Amino acid sequence: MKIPKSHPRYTSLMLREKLVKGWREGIVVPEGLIAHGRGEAFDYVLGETTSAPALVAERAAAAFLLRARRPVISVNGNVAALAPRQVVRFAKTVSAGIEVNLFHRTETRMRRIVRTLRAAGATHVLGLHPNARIPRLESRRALSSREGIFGADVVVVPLEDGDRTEALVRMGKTVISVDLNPLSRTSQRATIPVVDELTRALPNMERFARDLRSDPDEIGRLMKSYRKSENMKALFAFLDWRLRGLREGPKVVRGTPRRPRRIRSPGD
Ligand code: PTJ
Repeated sequence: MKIPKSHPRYTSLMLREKLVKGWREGIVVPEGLIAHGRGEAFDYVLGETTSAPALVAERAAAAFLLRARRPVISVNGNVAALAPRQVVRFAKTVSAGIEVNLFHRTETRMRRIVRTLRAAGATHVLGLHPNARIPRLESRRALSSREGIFGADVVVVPLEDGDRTEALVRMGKTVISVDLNPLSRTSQRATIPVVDELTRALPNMERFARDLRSDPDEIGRLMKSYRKSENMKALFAFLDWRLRGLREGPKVVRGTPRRPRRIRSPGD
């Protein structure tokens, strides 16, 4: 379907189109369309922009990735359909590996997703030949590569389910999630939960990584100062502010809280 650029919901509709195309091509599972709908609902409430607390988490995530010894980005069907180029660019910027890991794993889908990532510029994509299992995880998501997710110290898990996030954290890894649902087990369990839309979060983290690359002191400072509990508190305060705005009607504002307006005195 051709969507005019002037459509007020152009970006959101384009993401849907990408997912539907991915589903037609056998990259996205039908469950992925449902998962996207859940994400959209949260994004709507959050104002469809990156919140200040999400930016803080994204900058911290970039710092942890730049300092990692073996960083890896995990890719599933939705991620491959929505942002293959952004994944590849981000992985190159932080020198991370890319591994395809699917909840609804079939070998055909695995091959298609690897092909999509290669077409987007990836030179080496792991996942087709798993040689390890993530402990205490029953699903096929446990299948992993020693040279990839299994052996990684920092793993980025966009649009993930809670079980694997928990299992990866149990293995002692730093887990960076990207999930619009701040209540999900993934967001609750990840070391650095990024509560933002995937196609905004990836370029943001890439930009932060580019800026930080030449500043080791700032990387160290960010790694020391990031506090998940504080960041999530700020995120929930932002959500509360959004909901209050919605409840109070015409004062509804999109994006970040406005500074209170200065009251002009008569002589001003
Ligand atoms: O490709 P597969 O087989 O690995 O399956 C992928 C899905 C997404 C179906 C699978 O991982 C799944 O079922 O995920 P969940 O448990 O539904 O979790 C997905 C989470 O991602 C939900 O909390 C959504 O709110 C969130 N989400 C969906 N779309 C986006 C998103 N978060 C950020 N950006 C999005 N575009």
